[in-house]
Amino acid sequence: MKLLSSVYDTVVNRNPGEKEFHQATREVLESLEPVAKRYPEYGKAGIFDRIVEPERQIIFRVPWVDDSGRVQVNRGYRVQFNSAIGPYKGGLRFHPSVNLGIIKFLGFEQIFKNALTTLPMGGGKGGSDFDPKGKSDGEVMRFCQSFMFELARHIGPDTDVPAGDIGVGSREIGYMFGMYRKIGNQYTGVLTGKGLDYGGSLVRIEATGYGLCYFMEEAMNAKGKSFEGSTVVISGSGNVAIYAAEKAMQLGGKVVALSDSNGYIYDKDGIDLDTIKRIKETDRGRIRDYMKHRPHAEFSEDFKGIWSIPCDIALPCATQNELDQRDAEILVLNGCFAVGEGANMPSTPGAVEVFLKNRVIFGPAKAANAGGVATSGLEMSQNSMRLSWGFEEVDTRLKEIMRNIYRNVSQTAREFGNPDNLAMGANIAGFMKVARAMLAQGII
Ligand code: NDP
Ligand code: 2IT
Repeated sequence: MKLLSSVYDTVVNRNPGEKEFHQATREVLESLEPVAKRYPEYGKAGIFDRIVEPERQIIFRVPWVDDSGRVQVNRGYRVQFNSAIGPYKGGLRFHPSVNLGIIKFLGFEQIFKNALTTLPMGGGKGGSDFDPKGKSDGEVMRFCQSFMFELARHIGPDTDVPAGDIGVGSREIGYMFGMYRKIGNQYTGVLTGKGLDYGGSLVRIEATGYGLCYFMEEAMNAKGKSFEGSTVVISGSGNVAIYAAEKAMQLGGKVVALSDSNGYIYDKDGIDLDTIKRIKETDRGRIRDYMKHRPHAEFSEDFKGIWSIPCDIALPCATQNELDQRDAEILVLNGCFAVGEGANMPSTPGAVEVFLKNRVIFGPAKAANAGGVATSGLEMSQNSMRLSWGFEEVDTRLKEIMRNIYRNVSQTAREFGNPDNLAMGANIAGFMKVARAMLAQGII
């Protein structure tokens, strides 16, 4: 980095210890060097300095009472990063690892991802260090109500519209929506990912995983490849992973492995997805429970070992930095020709370098997993219009959006002299839209 190194230095000095945030800003700023050179007006207007600083950061106490009557205290966050092109939009993550740096990295990435969808959504992210795992429904409800009691004063359908992420699915969204409605005495689409009976959109549950496969199919077709007849390895077994697996199979791929934080399963005949859905969605169980139903499969406790399974296509769909340089080298050695990021920032910078050097078709998170938030945008539209579209209609729109994202990102990569670098294309294309809006709106 030359032109933008001082912007990065400020990020590091101003946000000490927030290593994931440093990593995410560095990766974007490195891609933006040619933009800073070509468009000096952005530098003059302080766009780079402003875009790395959240518009607002909210941190709050979340007290709740557990089933044994003990008072528990968690920490809640909402980082409202950028609203130049629309209301803040982005998920809520409930996981014990959550801290300000993680929420900031996610919020920062969300700005560019949302811009790529072409829908009018700014970037934001929130969450808590609360761990829903092992909690009763009552405990989860009381936590969600307490969390929303504070968050409600900062959000709104035209201000900030949260959704799910790790640890936040339709159960949690339901409890939070109920509390928001009670506090505000208003029925608005303030959250997305709602249940179908109260304002949710068809395809939102499937959207991130399906969108990932639509994006990767486009990218692969451009290189004469496809899911058809390919062996696919997918990490995670949550919302994104399950529906990535479903669509990969529908497109003719064979999914042989899935994981959770306790290990991975390998079923060389192809994973039985109905069994996975029952274990994960209905029973809230663990991936090793798959062995009870399919004893011929293999289970390993080493979560990261999943990348040593030979495959054509790898889809990391669990969490940040889950795939490092060594894993990338093993994937390449085993003949993997495409990697699509369903999770946010799952590949370390070293891993991305290995993929690009070896001409692996690499779908970066900001583009490849944008289908979830895009369908959230479609949920917002339906809520505003007070109607709901059918499955086919939403799915067709999602497919079209992912195709357009691919076209935009690859065209931008080409324009900036690096046609196979979709990560660079995504960072530049997402940035340009927000930068133009910020420039037009003055120094605010
Ligand atoms: P879920 O909570 O439904 O599932 C998360 C999965 O990842 C689980 O299998 C979980 O295992 C695993 N996982 C989470 N954290 C870790 C960790 N630290 N180490 C190992 N495994 C871990 O979340 P989602 O499927 O919604 O989210 C997955 C990824 O996709 C995240 O990076 C999220 O930011 C991203 N994403 C989600 C979107 C959405 O619409 N939901 C949209 C775009 C991106 P375990 O159960 O053991 O914790
Ligand atoms: O990372 C993401 O894009 C999400 N978790 C989905 C956000 C949303 O608002 O649907």
